[in-house]
Amino acid sequence: MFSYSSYVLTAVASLLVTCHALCICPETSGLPGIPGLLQRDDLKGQKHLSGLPVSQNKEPSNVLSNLKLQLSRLQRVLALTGKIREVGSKIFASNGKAVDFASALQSCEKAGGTLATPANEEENKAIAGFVRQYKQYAYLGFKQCESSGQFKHLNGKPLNYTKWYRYEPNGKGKEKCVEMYTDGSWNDKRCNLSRLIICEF
Ligand code: MAN
Ligand code: CA
Repeated sequence: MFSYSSYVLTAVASLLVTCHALCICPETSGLPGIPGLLQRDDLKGQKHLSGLPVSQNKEPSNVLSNLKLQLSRLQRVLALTGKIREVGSKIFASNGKAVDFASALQSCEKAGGTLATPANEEENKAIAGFVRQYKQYAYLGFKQCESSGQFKHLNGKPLNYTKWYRYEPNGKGKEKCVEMYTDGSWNDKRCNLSRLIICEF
């Protein structure tokens, strides 16, 4: 038979167990899942995640540093597993699939990014890493301008950096897209082939 004190002890113990399982302390419990993926443009905007302007944000700084820590851990996991490559403020990613140029661009935009567009040697090398990883040439985010015949960024800006393979571009208006070879060099190519999707965010 239970004595009064053992009854109280049992009650307190079971309360503690229940509380341990149910009481979520915001200071120590870590973070709840982030609803939806954060994209670069979200971070550029005026609003903080709380919905308040950054200046009025009342969230304790430990929540913010915890968020940064969790994000950085995720980035390191994704980099380790070959899912992303980071160069400066850009993140490159591939799903390993190959499709035509329009579909590749559509996939990247649907994910909140655009097709990978190397702006310097370091970025070019990071993108070439995916081409070698998946053993598939990739479409880059460039297109031949109808009027001038020049290759441009998809937003119409001229290229400051190029890595054409010898004698390229040579399509004479028939090869309006750009593919990347395994060594990172570029070739102008028709747009309706199957090429690896590599996006930048
Ligand atoms: C093929 C195509 C062209 C490329 C030449 C290079 O014809 O891939 O785009 O310029 O090979 O020899
Ligand atoms: Ca060519």
